[in-house]
Amino acid sequence: MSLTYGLHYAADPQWNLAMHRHAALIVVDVQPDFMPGGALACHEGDAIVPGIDQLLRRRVFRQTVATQDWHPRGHISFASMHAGQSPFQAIPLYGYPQTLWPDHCVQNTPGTALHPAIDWSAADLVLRKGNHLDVDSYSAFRENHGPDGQRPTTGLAGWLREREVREIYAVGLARDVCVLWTVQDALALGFRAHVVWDLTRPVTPESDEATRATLNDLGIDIVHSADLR
Ligand code: VGL
Ligand code: ZN
Repeated sequence: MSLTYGLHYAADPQWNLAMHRHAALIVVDVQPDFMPGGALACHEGDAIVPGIDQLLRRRVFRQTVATQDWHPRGHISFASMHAGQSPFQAIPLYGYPQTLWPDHCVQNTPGTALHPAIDWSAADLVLRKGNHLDVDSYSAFRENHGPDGQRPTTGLAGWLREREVREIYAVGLARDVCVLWTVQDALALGFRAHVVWDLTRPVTPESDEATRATLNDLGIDIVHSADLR
């Protein structure tokens, strides 16, 4: 009886939805500016685009959130705003290190679009972040530290909880920055968190070892897209 029952559900596409009823996919910052040749290129950033498109089309997750890095011109994270500083250097800002970046994801420019080669129909929510001039925002859940020393919420945790989401799977860019900050915050906010490793890429691959170590230490699962069904 139980075998028949199991087989029945394994063959039923609805079973996938039931299994993932309490899980959400967060697609982080898959935007042209983070692709090779873009303003802030991630290493092999384009390699994840087809896989994310397929994952979204397969409708594995009942809830899907896409984040969009979305900076005003003259954003504080841009090295161009800090005399004598170069991109990828860090400066102290509000008591915390702030890496300075090339100008990227400037609102309403083509580089800030949700990647045009992905069918975004499955996205329930598009969350823009980094749109306050004086604060950077890596995580989907909270901005970076602001002038008052606080990290303001984006409201995403509440949005997910009201939809009965208990665990999140993160894909996108960059593995060592916005993806990492997103899953760390998810964990701190009480969600179980997973990184779909093959559907992420870093700004620089030299960071991968440290990223893996951080995820392992925190108990954040590293999974692969082939295992998602
Ligand atoms: C990101 C640096 C600056 C990211 C965004 O999406 O990881 N990194 N802005
Ligand atoms: Zn940014």
